[in-house]
Amino acid sequence: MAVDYAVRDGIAVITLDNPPVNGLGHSTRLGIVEGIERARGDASVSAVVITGAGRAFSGGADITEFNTPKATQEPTLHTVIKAVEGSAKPVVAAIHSVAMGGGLELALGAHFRVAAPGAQIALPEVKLGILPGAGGTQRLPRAVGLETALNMIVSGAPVLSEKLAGTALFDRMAEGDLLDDAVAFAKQVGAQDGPHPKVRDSTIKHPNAEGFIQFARNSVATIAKDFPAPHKCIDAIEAGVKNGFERGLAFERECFLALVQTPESRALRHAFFGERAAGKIADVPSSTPVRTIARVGVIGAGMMGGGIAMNFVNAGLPVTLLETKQDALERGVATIRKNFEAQVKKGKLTTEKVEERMALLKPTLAYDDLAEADLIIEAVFEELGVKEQVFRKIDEVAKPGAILASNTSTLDLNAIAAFTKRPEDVVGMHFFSPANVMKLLEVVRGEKTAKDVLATVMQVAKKIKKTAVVSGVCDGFIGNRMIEQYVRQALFMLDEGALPAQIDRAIEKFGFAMGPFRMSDLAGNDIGWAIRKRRYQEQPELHYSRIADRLCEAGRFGQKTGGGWYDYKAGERNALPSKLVDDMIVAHSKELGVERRKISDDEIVERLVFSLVNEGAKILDEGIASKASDIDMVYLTGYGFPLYRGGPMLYADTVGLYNVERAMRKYAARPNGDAWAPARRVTELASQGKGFTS
Ligand code: 3H9
Repeated sequence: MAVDYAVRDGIAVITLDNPPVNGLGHSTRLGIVEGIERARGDASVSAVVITGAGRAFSGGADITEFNTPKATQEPTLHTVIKAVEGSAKPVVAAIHSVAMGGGLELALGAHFRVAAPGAQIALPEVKLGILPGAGGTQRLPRAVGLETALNMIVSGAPVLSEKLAGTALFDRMAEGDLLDDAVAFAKQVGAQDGPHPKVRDSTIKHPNAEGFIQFARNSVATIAKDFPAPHKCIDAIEAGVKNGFERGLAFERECFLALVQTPESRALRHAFFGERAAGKIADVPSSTPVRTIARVGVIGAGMMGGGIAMNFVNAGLPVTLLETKQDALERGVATIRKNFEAQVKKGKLTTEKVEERMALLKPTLAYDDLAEADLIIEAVFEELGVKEQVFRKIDEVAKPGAILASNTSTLDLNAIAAFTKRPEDVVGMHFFSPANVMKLLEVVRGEKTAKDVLATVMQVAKKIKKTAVVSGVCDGFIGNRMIEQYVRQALFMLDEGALPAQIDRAIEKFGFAMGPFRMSDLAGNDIGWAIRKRRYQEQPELHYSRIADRLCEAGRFGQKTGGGWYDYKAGERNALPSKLVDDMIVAHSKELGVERRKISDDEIVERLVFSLVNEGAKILDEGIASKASDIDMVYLTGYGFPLYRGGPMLYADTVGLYNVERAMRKYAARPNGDAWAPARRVTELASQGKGFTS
């Protein structure tokens, strides 16, 4: 049963009981209406309390029902709220833990509300690309005032219940046990004559509502960027202010139904569930015991190691930071301090907090100091020989049961694990630069990685606020393996007729944070060069454009050398198209005997994005990633793929795999077409009319 009904002391108590967060799915909605009916027919009941079992009052509408018949099956949330609001016996919402979205809207339909302190109150629909669709944009401004409500609705951010005490949202803050308090309160109001107060009947008071709404509209334009929902939130609030409750409600409904169908909302919901799904590993149940991580060791105090260490001290975990030379160690520690101090300047951190965090850092030159660490992460030079030395040393000093992690981005984790006598304790933790900022963490599961090691690392990732995605072992893991194909296409297009600025512009217009050439100039063109040199040895059959090698041979490694694909003025990061490089590209085409042609922006986007899709599909075929949403989470959180498109795999589904496969076959038939043979999964799903994520 999704709802429990009991009578306590003459008060009907309706308890939402739909774990995990009492989502208002169809059976829960039905249960509430039945409860209200039952209370109406019971002469011994004078009032009703609605509360939630477990960890929430309610997390809102059941998102999994969206765009399915269940979402609109009666009783809808509107009908439920109507029944609650229309009840002759007063209804008291007893709110604790979480009252979000439809859950808060349900409470706003009650006649009275009692809240426990510490409850998170929010209308977070905007984060799912929609707006509150069951009266939230109309009732919340009436309960907490226009400004507070608009801020809450447009940001979706939770506010603690005690911060809203004193507004008409809460009739009282509970003292002691919430349910006891709410029942006692319900007895009082049940003894009073009706009609009982309805939020809808109050007016929205504001000295200059129109001016404030205009101000909000101007400010939201920059934040909303590619998303329609924040604008619609303001429109719906404005409709209520100007035209009254009923018309405002009708307009809100209209906007909700339109927004829930948009690709932007689909993308955000995909990301919401994708983030949670990434934490679930099929053969590692949530009951898997985890190891205690009380101290962390980081090897390498360079940019990567320093950033990794910052994550842990930010989370309150002491870190032993190891370097081989005193000056490198001092430089690393100084950089960490500088990064923290930059946050103080931005007002994001206090000086005391900086000192607290720095005090958690124990710099050392001695491997023996790692003996206390429960988790040791290596962030040294990306070369197997160097990793071998480091892992052999860690194996000597680490205590039994310590987790030994490598931050490698491309190397064979199984080979690294084999350098130790405990390969089951070895795992990959691939952070992305800057490691203290980027959300993504690829957790690389070696052939022998123990399940509890994996479970522990996933839990640690949560603690340091990363989106952790599990990858099997292959060259480049999920993210870099895919980006290599994307960069290959970008380079082929230079040979065929495009220039770096055109390619970057086209893909940035599509929504990427940065095009491949600006990205490469930022990261350093020498990194890709080193990988290609390795490829030329290991996979000589792989076909690459050589133009990037020419660039590197000319010493143009990117921003750090003052020039790469673009020119840079000293001390500036603005990418200026380079005549020298553009001429070099044109000359290279001539050398190849290629007649340069105009390449359209559509072709650029298609080739870049579909190359990601095809490699992603191969990664699924090989079991390197276990689900398409994992790939999307990698691209959304680590590679600047536009959030409103939901990641490459969801985007491919939006285009339709039939169309994607046709495009792949078209490119396969052209020069440089060797990468385009569609992956097995693309062909299979396309022939079945299915998608990666459906
Ligand atoms: C809405 O209300 C529309 C209305 O205005 C109009 C309707 C007409 N539905 O995050 P967690 C699942 S839109 C279905 O790890 P936490 C979640 O997938 C809704 N499932 O826990 C996960 O499942 P699993 C507006 C939901 O304690 C599990 O619960 N509401 C929903 O860190 C635990 O989630 C929102 O946008 C849902 N509504 O945080 C609230 N919510 O275990 C979205 C959660 O299988 N939810 N699940 O992976 C949240 O922000 C957080 O989940 C919450 C709990 C703060 C509630």
